[in-house]
Amino acid sequence: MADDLEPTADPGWVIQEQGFDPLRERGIESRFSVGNGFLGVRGVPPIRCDQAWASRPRTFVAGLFDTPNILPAVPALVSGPDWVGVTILVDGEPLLHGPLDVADHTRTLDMEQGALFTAWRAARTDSAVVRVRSRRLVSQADRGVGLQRLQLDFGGTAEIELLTSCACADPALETVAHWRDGGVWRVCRSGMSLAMSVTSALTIDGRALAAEPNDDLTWRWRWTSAKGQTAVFERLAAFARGDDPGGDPGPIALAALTRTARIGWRAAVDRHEDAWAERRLCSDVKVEGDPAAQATLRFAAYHLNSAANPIDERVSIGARALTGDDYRGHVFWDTEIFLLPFFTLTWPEAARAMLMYRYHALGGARAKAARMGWRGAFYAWESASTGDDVTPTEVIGADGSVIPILSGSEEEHVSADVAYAVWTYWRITGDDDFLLRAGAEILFETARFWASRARMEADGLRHIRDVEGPDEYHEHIDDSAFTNVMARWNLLRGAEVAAMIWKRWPARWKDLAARLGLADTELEEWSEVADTLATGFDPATGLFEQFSGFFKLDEVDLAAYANRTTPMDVVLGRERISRSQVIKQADVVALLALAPEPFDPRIRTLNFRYYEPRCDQSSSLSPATHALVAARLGDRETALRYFRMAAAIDLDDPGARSAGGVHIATMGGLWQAAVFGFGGLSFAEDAISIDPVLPAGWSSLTFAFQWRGSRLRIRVEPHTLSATLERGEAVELTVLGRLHALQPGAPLRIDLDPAADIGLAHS
Ligand code: IFM
Repeated sequence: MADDLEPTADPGWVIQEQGFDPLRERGIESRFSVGNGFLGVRGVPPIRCDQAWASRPRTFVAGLFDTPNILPAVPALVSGPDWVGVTILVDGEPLLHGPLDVADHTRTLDMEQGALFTAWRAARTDSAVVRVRSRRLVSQADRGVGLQRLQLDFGGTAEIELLTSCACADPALETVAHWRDGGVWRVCRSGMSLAMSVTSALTIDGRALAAEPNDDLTWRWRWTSAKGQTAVFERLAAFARGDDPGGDPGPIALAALTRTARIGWRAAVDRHEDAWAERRLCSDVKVEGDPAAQATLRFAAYHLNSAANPIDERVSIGARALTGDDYRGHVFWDTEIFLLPFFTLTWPEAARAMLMYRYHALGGARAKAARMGWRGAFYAWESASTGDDVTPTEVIGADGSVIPILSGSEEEHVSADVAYAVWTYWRITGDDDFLLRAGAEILFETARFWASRARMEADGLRHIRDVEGPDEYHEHIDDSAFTNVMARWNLLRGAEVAAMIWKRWPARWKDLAARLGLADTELEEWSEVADTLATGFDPATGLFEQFSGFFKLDEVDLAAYANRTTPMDVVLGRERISRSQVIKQADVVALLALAPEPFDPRIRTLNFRYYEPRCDQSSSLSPATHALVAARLGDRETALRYFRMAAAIDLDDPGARSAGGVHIATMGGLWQAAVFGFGGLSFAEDAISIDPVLPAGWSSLTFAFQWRGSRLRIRVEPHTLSATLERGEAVELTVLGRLHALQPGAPLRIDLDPAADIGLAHS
């Protein structure tokens, strides 16, 4: 690296944005956020200017929620003090009035180092400040800590004033105390608190300049610039969250600041980069032959790795991670279905923490089920810090009418989604400790929920009525295929895991069964309910009916609306869309992706071909799921088309929808499309299996994953697959149906050409 303010020179590791477009600024700030799962800082320019309206400075602290006293009265993430803004006055005038003062403005997200770099030159030749560069990051090694460096190069003489203020603007935060270099704030209604400690330094041509005495939380320097002079401003900030009313997180923030200041800026950056390098090693997906796909997958891994915190079980990842205000920081099924596969396979410690968050939320889930007259655990559709359901109940529709939101009470599939993530994590990691401490209880309580929810009817089948599947265009539906097949899976896994714990850990079983009141008859009931649950599958046609009555709804030719820019519910209206077969997002297709049952290839093809043309893809979750399923069906062209559609959601941001934060579930979906779809990785039959399908133009695809403590790296080329065991014990893997043993120090090179005599060469 050339110096501390230059991003990596490798174009494969950077995303860049040139210029300044006030209309697109908020989306850019979301994309260029830095985060570490505890702190999330939007990519706002460091120097405040008159165009401030365009910008949305935010430092989010995971789990720091407050419930505003306005409608909807649901918790929302609070924004901490703005610790990255700097005001610069030149001869008493703001350095920047707007975009016209700046030339060559470049923001660079360095995904190799996990940092944001900005650089610009003065547009006016008479400007005293000729060049500004900055770097910002939040540490992966010490999660409370943020670091900033800013360098100003001068071309002439002027009176310079540099001011920083870390005051808190969010009305949800009441000041408990503040002083020059720190403060403690209480969140008005939640009883939580936030502390920040900050220290700043300025050097002029390498010599320290003392700050002038000023108000609390503000720092001020004044000096006279000269041609060729360089000023370097450095800031360290440390944050801590207090979860208990009356608790004081101040000492924790101060301790983090002190240990960072002691080692110094460079060593703190090095520690962050070492931790970040470990994340890269475990999760980088390398694509040769398609630079756009490469950038997409690096961008996805960057944001995924920035979103998680393996040491905090009290939080999980919200729908926009810590990059924007949309969805208020709430956690949805997105986390378990779209994000957890990435974490389970590349960062199991983070996956475990997120599943523990759901374990701590069991109380809320049990209460919700009981309130609705059922047993077991019905998880919150939208969840914040307590496990209570915090889904808003109404929203204003495109036509100005007030629309009730029913997902809080009807999207019951979330319970099975959580169970699915629990079981998948356990099976892939082999983390029995987690299963016994927490995972089994989630599986049992969710299975119990489904058993109470499904009712036997006159046709001899059990039905689940009045729900909503992932496709939110259709409410109050009966027997959603996604919901019921996932419920059946949940019931069967519940019974199976109970039998396994009874056999392998009898003492633990005794304890669990007594505490949860689980009798043998209840376990038998789970299997019986699973066997009699209606799923909408018709063996004659091979199709799942998305829900009871779906096939009788009006057919709409979506091809006729191909050039629309608005979702189909806006085009057709809510009433008409509910009477149509237009669906908002993958529903049966999502089932094919999750494969809770081993659907045969004919069934998968039939259902994909039926449902894909009926989906308007207006949910950001949907395109990546279609890419995954199409790739597994061997339809490379369709898969790549959907992969690119998913990539564009944040990287191109056509409808400026990233302003409220990046679509983190799409990032997880893109990783899955690459690894499970094109890479063909799956874990059916309790073993690693790989059936790759490289799309046109990709000359190679390389990815890593962990399986029961071993780390494997797989490289797929058009005719060969290489597998290396980088860590852990020997494993077996099936490639295109043939079993291979992978030993430490003995990589495999496997011929993928089915016509060839497949030989096993140890290289
Ligand atoms: O969870 C999703 C839901 O499926 C569709 N609306 C947006 C939510 C958050 O991403």
